[in-house]
Amino acid sequence: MTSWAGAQIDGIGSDTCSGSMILRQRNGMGRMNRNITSVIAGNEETGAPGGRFRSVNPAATSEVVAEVALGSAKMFADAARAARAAKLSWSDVPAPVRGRAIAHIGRLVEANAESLARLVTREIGKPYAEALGEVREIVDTCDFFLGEGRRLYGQTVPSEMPDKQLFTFRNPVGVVAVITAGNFPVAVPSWYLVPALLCGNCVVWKPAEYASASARALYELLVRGGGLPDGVLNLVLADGDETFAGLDIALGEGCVDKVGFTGSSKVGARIGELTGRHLQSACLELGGKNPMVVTPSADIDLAVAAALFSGFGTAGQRCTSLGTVIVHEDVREEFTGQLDEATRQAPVGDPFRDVVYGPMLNARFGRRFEEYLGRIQPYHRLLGSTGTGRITARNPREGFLGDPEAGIFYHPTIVTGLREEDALFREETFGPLVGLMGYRDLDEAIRLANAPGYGLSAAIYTRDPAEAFRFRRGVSAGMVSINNSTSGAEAHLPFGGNGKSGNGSRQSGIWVLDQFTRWQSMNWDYSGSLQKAQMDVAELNADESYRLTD
Ligand code: UN1
Repeated sequence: MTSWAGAQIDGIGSDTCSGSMILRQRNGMGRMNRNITSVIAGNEETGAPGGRFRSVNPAATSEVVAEVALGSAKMFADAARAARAAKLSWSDVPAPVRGRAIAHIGRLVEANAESLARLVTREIGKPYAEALGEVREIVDTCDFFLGEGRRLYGQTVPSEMPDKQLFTFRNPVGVVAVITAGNFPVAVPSWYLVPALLCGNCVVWKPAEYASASARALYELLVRGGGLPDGVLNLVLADGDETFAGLDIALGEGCVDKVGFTGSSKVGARIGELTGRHLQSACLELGGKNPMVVTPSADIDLAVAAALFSGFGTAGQRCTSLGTVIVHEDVREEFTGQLDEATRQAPVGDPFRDVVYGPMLNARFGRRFEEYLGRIQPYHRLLGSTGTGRITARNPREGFLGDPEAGIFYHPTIVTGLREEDALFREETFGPLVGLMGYRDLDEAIRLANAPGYGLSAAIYTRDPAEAFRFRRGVSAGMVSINNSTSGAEAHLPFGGNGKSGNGSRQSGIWVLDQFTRWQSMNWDYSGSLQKAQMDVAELNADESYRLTD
C-alpha cells in the first residue's frame, strides 16, 4: 500500500505531510511541491515513460501545484492487468461489506473536505465555495451508495411451469476503466468510482493530467477510507494518446469490461468506436450546448440570476454550462439589459475570494476559448464586460479581484445577434461566453434549443405549466430544469445526455447500477422432470367469443 499522504491532505500553504514518502522540492515561490505518480497494484510508478507534466495553479501560474510523472500505454495496460488479477478477491467481498467501505470513504472525504476543496481550487481554479460543493457531491454519492450495498436487488420471478423458480442477479462487470476530465476533478470521478467499486468491480482510473494532484488526493481517500486491497483501484496518470493506445491493448486482452468517459464529444466518439469494436458500450458523458428559454411569463430577475450562474460559473467550463439564452421577443430587451448589468457587476478573479468565477482550468483551455472568441462576427454585439478576451493590465476588467496578469483569466462575454449558422450557436465553447437570441413562439424556441444537436441539459423560465411540460417533452436534453439553471444536477438523479452529449448512458442514482453490473438470470427446476419452456405449459380454455348483450 502506498503512503503518499496521511489521512489528512495538505492544504494550501501547508508544508507537512504525515507518513509521506514522496519526493518534495521547493519552487521559486517557496511553496512545497508534490511529485505525483501513478499507482498500480499499490505500487508507486516512479518512472515517467510518458514524460513529466507540471500542474500549475491557473490563478497564479508561477505556483507549481504538482510535478507529475506520466505513464505510457504499457502502464495503462499493466494497470488493467493488475485490476483483472484483483477482480475475484474484490467481487467476493459481500456487497454489504463493500457498502461499509463506501460509508467509510464518505466519512473520510467529509473529514478532509476543506483540504481537498483547497487543493481543487489551487489546481484548477474553481472558486472555493464551488470546490466545497464539489467535495460535498462525493459525500452525497457515498451516502447514496453505502445503502445500495445492502440492496443491489435481484428478483425472484414466477416460472410458466410448476416446481420451477426464476431469479435475476446483478453481477459486477469485472474491470472498469474510468477516464475523466478535470473541470470536476473529484466529484465527477466519484460518480463512476463509487458505484463501480460498490458493485464489486476493480478499476483503472485515468484523470486529467492538469488535475493530477486532486486526483491523487481522492485516490488516497478512496483507498484508505475503503481499506481497498492492492489492485482494486489503480491510478494511471498519462496523456490522451497513451491512454487511448493502452485502452486498445487492454480491451484486446480482455482486461477491460467497461469504459466510463467524461470529456469532449470528439474524444467520446473515438472511445465509443473503440469499445464498439470490442462489443462493449461505453458510459459516455460528453459536452453540452445547453439552452435556457426565457418566456414572457418568466420571473426575469430569477432568469437573469440563473443565466449568470450557469453561463459564467466555473468560467463556463461545466458540461452543464449555459450555452444560449433563447428569449421571447416581448422580454428580450429587458432581459438583455439586466443580464448585461448583472454580468458587468459580477466579481471575477482570485478563486479564494468571493467571485462568480476564477481562471480557466489551465492554459490549454484558455487557448481553445480564444479560438472560439475568434468566431465572433462583425454582426454580433458583445456585452457583459469592459473588454473581450484575456484580462490583463491593458485589457482590464472593472472590479477584477486580484492580479489578472498572474493567471489565465478571461472577460465574460455575452454575444447577441447570434444566427443559427454561427459556430458560437452550434458548438460548445467551454468558457465564459453566453449567446443570446430571440424567439416568437414556443415551437420555435424548442427547435432552437435542439438545433445544435447536443442534449445534456436544458432550462425554461415560465409560470405556465403547459409551457413547462411542452418544453420538457420537446427538448432532447437528458436533464430539464423548470425555473432553475442548466447546471447544478443533484447527485442522485440520472445524469447523462443524448445526441452529441452522450450515447444515452446514465450516471448517478440507481440508474448507474446498470452500467457497472450485468444482469444474470437463473432458472431452477425441481420438478424431477424435463419441463420444456413454451411447450410443457398448461393451457386455460378461454371463451373469447363471449359478448355482453344489452
Ligand atoms: C460536468 O461538468 O461534467 O450539474 C458535470 C452540474 C454538476 C455536474 C457537472 N453537478 O453542473
